[in-house]
Amino acid sequence: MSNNLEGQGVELHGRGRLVELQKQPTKCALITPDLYRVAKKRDAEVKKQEFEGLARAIKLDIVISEILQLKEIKPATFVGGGFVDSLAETVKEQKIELVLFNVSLSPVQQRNLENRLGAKVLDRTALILEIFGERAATREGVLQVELAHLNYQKGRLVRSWTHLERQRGGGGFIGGPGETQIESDRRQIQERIGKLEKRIAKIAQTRKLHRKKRDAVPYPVIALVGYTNAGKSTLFNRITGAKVMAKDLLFATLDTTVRKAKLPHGRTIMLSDTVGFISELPTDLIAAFRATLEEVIGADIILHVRDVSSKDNVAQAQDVISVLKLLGVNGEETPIIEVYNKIDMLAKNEEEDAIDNIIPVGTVISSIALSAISGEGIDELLLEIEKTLAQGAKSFKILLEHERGEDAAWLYQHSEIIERIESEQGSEFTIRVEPRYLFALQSRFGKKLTGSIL
Ligand SMILES: Nc1nc2c(ncn2[C@@H]2O[C@H](COP(=O)(O)OP(=O)(O)OP(=O)(O)O)[C@@H](O)[C@H]2O)c(=O)[nH]1
Ligand SMILES: [Mg+2]
Repeated sequence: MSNNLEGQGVELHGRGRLVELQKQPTKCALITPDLYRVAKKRDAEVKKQEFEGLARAIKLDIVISEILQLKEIKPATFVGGGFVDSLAETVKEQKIELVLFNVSLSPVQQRNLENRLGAKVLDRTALILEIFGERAATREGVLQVELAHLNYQKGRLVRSWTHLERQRGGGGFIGGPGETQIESDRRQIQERIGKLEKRIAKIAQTRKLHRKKRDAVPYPVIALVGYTNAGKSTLFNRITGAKVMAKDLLFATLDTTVRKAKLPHGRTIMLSDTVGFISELPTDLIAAFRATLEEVIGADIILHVRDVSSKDNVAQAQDVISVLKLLGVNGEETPIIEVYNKIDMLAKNEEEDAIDNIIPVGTVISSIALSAISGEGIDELLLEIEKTLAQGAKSFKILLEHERGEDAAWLYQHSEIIERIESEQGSEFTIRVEPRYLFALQSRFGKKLTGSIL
């Protein structure tokens, strides 16, 4: 981050950080608003605990953490005035430096709360960005996080210009710097964003080349995805014998690791471990991590790891599926195997019932219950992967009338054309289709397909 942005009202520290972490852990208060008129998807207590996990992930000193029942959202401060006043007192008494709200705050709300609480205020998005800022290890990761930070800041800068004007307007400057200053700040941020995007694009290009080389190796790619802390890295380590960090810590993994592994009957696969997802994952971050998630986007099979010992696992799984959707991945094109992890945490006598009651989320091909820690169920998972791969490509015949050029183009894009015979009726194609396109093929052509079992 260039230093000249600082001191101009853009509060960034170091590599685009929002909070300057001191040696002493920052004392913070965590507020999890819970709207009780809204149909609840998530348990408030679980939400609160997750938020504490996020705060712990950057070693904040949690002085208080509470759920606040809300009837409605106040436009000015999100939470009610009475609560703000009493919180301001606590902030003063306990010398709290940072107040974190487990929601998305508008720039105006954030500013009003800061003024009234006399402490720095951040929302959930900012906290997640903060964690990513601290964890990013690879050059690409660091740049991507800075980019997401700047995009977040840019939005705030535009909409909170009156605040910035007031900040700078004091000290005798006649009239204050006004909007021109904001425009110049914006321009600087925009320039930096442009530079970052270029550098990231370059790195992504290099990754693509590496990937191409690897694609030449005929190993199918199996990608682990799931909510943060679901146990992806633990499972990855167990299957591949690797030692990536697996820890009771949110966002322990940020960068993708790929390792070879062998299936029971000898077939080699490439298994990839990736960053975990979380509800309300900032969209900028999803966009920023697109490149890192390339393995997932191009995978042959996706293993969706769910922590079935968590009360919230259905809502978590739904979040994962929606992020996958944003990335353009769905169970219709790529087979998804659900992995019900941490079954060792379920009471023995209830285990079977509990597993039977788990509802698959999204389009899934199968589900396997296991414990990445004890190893129970891992062999079944490997066999399932083997089976899914072995279902392999299928062949079909299809006759397309001459005017169906678009359909023919689709076939060329999504299948291997083994033969094309022209006749008066049209073109008869013999095609081979990979499992990930079978569903799309069937929905597009249905009864026109002959010659194979679906
Ligand atoms: N009891 C139990 N704990 C597990 C199991 N699998 C993973 N864990 C624990 O869950 C925590 C998170 O595991 P990770 O493997 O780091 O989870 P992850 O999905 O990679 O998490 P992120 O990288 O943060 O997204 C660790 O404390 C693991 O020891 C399991 O089968 N049973
Ligand atoms: Mg991990």
